[in-house]
Amino acid sequence: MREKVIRAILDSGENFISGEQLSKELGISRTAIWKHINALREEGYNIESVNKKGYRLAEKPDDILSSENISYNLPTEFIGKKIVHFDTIGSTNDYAKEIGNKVRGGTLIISEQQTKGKGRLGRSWKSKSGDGIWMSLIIKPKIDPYKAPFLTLVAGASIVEALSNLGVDVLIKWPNDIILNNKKICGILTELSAEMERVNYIVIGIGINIKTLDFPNEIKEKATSLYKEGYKISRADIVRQFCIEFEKLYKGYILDDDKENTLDICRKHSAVIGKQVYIVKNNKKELVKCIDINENGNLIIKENNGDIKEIMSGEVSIRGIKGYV
Ligand code: BT5
Repeated sequence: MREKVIRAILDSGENFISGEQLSKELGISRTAIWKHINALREEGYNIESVNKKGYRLAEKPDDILSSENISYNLPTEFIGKKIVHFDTIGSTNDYAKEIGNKVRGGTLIISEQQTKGKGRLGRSWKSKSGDGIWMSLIIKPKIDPYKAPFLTLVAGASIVEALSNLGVDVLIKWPNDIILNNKKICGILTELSAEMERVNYIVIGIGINIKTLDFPNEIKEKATSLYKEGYKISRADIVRQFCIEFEKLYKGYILDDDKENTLDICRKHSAVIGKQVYIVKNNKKELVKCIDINENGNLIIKENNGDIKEIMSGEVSIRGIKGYV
């Protein structure tokens, strides 16, 4: 019902909609309407109420990552159609795994803040309140588990496309970092729940730094945000664009086994192909040249002795010769 109330207010745009009209249209009492309005205000909607006129949104709520705001008129079939929005939570990935078996594929968990944001291999992810987009997408494809890691590339390519639609050109540092001006603006953490031959669900966790201006010392050198680089873009627009672009590439991959569209984007926007980088595995560092990303989404590298090798995403980190990229 709350969704219907905000929908009606959004539909009336700059015009006021009276409590009476809302109560008639939705078939609930004016007191009930009033209670929903208060709850929506607590969620962050700036709803004006003027005597004898009714309600309207005082300002465009483009920075609230709530369900109504993102799913409203979202032209997707299922990605982002259901949003669970928190003010604060430990980790959206952990929460997604708690509810993964119970919800529809396409459900998106978003939190304004994470107190235990996770990176890969037990690392942590800084997720200050309101500073970024901290979200986890739950999907339930009918695929063999070995096909799941490619979805990290699908997510990365979707972020590249989403940001490009909004005027920001970023690169992908294979397999899971998104780079703006040589610094990390976004990280992806894909987690899988599966049996031997069947995926139960996959959680794709995405952290995008949007408003942070001062990063903690330990990541100052390698992290950046859209605002820090001069791009003031609404978080809701980014999430919406991501949902649209992800659904296209995801359906291509799952339904038609189309990897080319994703690979094309990953290759064209690669921060590593053609470069010398260090491959870091179990604290060992090896200088190699990155040649390509192959059809499985694995990185093809050339070792110093000329050997060509294929590297799987789960097993390594990559460092540039001079630092992060
Ligand atoms: C990642 O791991 O890059 C995956 C990050 C995924 C975060 C999202 S947020 C929503 C969802 N819920 C979660 O709990 N997680 C996901 P990795 O490649 O391991 O990189 C982690 C490293 O990046 C850390 O060790 C830091 O050095 C650095 N780092 C931490 N916070 C950062 C930030 N906000 N921006 C840039 N770099 C950061």
